[in-house]
Amino acid sequence: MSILTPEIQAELAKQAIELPSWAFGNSGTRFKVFGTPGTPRDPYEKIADAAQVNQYTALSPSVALHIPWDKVDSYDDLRKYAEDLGVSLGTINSNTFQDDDYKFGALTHEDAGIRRKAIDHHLECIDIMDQTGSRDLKIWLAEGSNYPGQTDMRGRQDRLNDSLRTIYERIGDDQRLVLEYKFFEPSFYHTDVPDWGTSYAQVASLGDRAMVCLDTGHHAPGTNIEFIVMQLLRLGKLGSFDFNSRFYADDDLIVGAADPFQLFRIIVEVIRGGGYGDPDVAFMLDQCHNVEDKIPGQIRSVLNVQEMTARALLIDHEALRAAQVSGDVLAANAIFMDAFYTDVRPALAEWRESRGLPADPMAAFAASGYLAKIAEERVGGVQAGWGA
Ligand code: LRH
Ligand code: MN
Ligand code: MN
Repeated sequence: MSILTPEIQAELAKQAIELPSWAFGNSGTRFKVFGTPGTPRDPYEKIADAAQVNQYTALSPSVALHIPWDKVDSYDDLRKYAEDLGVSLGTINSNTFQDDDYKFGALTHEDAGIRRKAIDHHLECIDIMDQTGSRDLKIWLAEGSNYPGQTDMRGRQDRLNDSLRTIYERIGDDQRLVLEYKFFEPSFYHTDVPDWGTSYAQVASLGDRAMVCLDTGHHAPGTNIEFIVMQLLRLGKLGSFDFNSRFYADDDLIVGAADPFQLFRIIVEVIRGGGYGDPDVAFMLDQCHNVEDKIPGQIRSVLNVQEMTARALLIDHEALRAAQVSGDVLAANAIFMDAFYTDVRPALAEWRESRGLPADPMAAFAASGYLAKIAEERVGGVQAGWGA
């Protein structure tokens, strides 16, 4: 009998992790972008690569787009292309961080004309969502300041609220606005949406269809991210995750690579808070693959999330609760750690095979020859967007 009970298997079968289109483009640090042979040259090829991940794992049925990086002539056509490959178009990410006009802010800018331009960009993103069938508009703002006294932080917060309200008014009944926070970078003194509290305060003032996006790489070292997950679920405002892992700053490395235990603890709180399998809490990756192959990098990522989810589902909650209530600190911790230390890989491999999937998706993809094929077919792939 598998350690993955039928109940656990039913939960695992619900898992859906959205892939970012930009994970398939070339990326790097500000020092060097190393190109990979076969890198997609347009959004269609990014979607074709993303569909490979889903084909081998059945874990990633949708792909997020970033505008203008993924601008195309016909979103209807792109949508059909994706659907033919078995995936849908997901979250639309706005971009107000690569335009000279936004040097001193976009939605917070002192100049009403520049604020209007930034708002209009978001309205264009919503028009795109109407064509792609996307539910979520994800907003991350690169706004802030570098020096004390440089700007009036309070005024910026007020203008941000006005701008977000104008965007929110255009959001459809079945759509949502998710506001992502990040504690620093590119601004180093203050950031206009630095933390979950600010994001929460902003979206709570807008309405029910405005939520918070938690990017796991956007916190100071040592932050208890699972506490934030718990609190946002408690408040009914956790809209989505951008999963990745970090050693130092916003590293955008493979989720679960730096700290699998943290990923486990986060997923435990998602399950505890009723957010697992709830379409209102979207799981997404926000990663780049600078030195490793991109498609296997994404396969590894979704498998890491699946593995930690399986471990989290193994927790004996009855025993854990009893230990907590009786104040048995060490027993409670041991029950938690037992689940974390359980190697679920053989059981997951068996389960995959029982569903007609490869037991080892990494090996199956490597054997497919897809990377060699795209290396030959595609010449002159594009950068992910950073520095592009
Ligand atoms: C900002 C961020 C945000 C962007 C993405 C490319 O650091 O996490 O989600 O859209 O990176
Ligand atoms: Mn992000
Ligand atoms: Mn980031």
